[in-house]
Amino acid sequence: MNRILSNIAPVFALIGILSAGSSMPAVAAAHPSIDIVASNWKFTPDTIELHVGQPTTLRVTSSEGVHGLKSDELGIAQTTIMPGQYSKVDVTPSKAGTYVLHCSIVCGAGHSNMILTVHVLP
Ligand SMILES: [Cu+2]
Repeated sequence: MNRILSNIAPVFALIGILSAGSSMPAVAAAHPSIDIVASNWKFTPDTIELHVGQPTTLRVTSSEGVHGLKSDELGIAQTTIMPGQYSKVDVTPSKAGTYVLHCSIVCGAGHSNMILTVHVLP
């Protein structure tokens, strides 16, 4: 019995090291993130709030169809939103205002109504 315990002890030590390591991303995620789900033909939520100078991660995914996000004013490069996949978009707004982002990929009949409104607060 003792021999079995001494054989598995290093395994527990290793698990301890691995789980300590896996808690590190929580530190890196110190800035806020917002989940956005695209579908035919809307973003949910369809309105978000950001703050000037505050880095925020947008985690965008699709539950239906391929869509896109892009904003020159907010510094968001063309991002394709694929069903079942999360894309991370880091954004740090520099100017307060209301920004209207249209879906950046032609996605069907309701494409022109597919809008994400971003309120950037001072
Ligand atoms: Cu779309």
